Amino acid sequence: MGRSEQLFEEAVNLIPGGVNSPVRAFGSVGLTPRFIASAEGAYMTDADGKRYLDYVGSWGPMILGHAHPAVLEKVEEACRKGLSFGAATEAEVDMARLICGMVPSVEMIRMVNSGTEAVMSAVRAARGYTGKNKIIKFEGCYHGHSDAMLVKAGSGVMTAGVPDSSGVPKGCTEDTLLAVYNDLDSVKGLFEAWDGQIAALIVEPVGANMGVVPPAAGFLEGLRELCTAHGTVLIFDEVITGFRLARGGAQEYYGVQADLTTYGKIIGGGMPVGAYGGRREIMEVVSPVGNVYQAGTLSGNPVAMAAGLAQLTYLNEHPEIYTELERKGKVLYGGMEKFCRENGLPCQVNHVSSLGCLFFTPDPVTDYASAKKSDTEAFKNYFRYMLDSGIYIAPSQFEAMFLSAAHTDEELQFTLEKIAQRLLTK
Ligand code: KE4
Repeated sequence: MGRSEQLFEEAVNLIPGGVNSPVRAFGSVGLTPRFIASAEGAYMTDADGKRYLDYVGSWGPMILGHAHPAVLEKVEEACRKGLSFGAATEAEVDMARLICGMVPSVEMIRMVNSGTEAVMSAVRAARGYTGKNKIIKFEGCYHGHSDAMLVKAGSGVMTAGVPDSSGVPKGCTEDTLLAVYNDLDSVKGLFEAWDGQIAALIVEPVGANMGVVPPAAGFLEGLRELCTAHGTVLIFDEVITGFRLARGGAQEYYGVQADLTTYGKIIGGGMPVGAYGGRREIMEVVSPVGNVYQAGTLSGNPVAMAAGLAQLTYLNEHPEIYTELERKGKVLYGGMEKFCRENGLPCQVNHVSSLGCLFFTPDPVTDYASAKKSDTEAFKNYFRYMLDSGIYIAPSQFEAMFLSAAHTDEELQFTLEKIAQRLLTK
């Protein structure tokens, strides 16, 4: 029995499912999860010493690659000054100034400890600012596990969302309305049905939690127009896309400005950090200035700020990383797309810059319903083949592949060869 198997056997008796976040349990691929011991650059090494070319990157934070020297150096330096003070620090001002400088729509920002907390807080601020209660989200978009976000569509447009998790009272989701990604008419229908009552619309500007689903042309612009017309706060959940698609995230990449934006992952450089920010008049409803309460013991933690500042500063000072990520995405995902097309394979490859996904379905994937048609059994076999080949991708059809600055063209070619071998195997 390998070390991962041993650890997993003990872990399942101590931690629900043996993991501290469900997707890590490898449930949908039916394997024992790899327990990772270390990581550097584009590689991770598991408890048995096996090395993997990593396309998860901790689900997005590791855009520079694992254990980047520029980040480690600043974290080590910060540790020596103490780990947490529960008081204001210069690093938090530096972080706020840097993010506001990189994202024009963000005039003020508040640090929290996860993407979930960022979304929960941004929704509360939008409700406090507008005095309205309803929020619109999209089927297939994931915004963390706060109660109001754990929701699935009710039976009709007049039906509010129903809980999509045990333990969530229906009262927590009755103000959450579900729309269809890339379908502006479904959004217009909700605005007509609930006109004047919608505090916020929250969207992943690139869907990355149903696999990767890019916004159709005009979709984000249409959401902007609808929210402006109805006095609804447009929230871009950029926990994944923030500082990944461009310095200014999806807002820069697509040229559409949000009223509030939520962040996580990359802004922590691998440490637990989330944030929400946006228009000044909205953010000033947040305590202690306004009366929307939100707080956190470790918010703006100095070591986490050191990691996030180091990573964001490096990205800000090396904008060529973004053109490289765009190029590498075309090499890997474009190569996958070309291979599938030339061989008439029943697969779709969706990608935006460094985010990509191979769907096992013959039809285009443009929303949650079409993503769900994928053959998850075929994905499971593909995942196992890749893992055996030393390539670590997300253990679920409905997640993204993440490229980093550390991935080389040789590694992309190796990956393409392995994918081709797998897809041609009957
Ligand atoms: P966290 O609370 O996990 O930091 O962020 C929640 C969140 C919010 N918004 C978006 C767009 C997200 O993708 C996430 C979290 N992403 C998942 C990966 N699909 C995290 C992985 C996990 O749950 O372990």
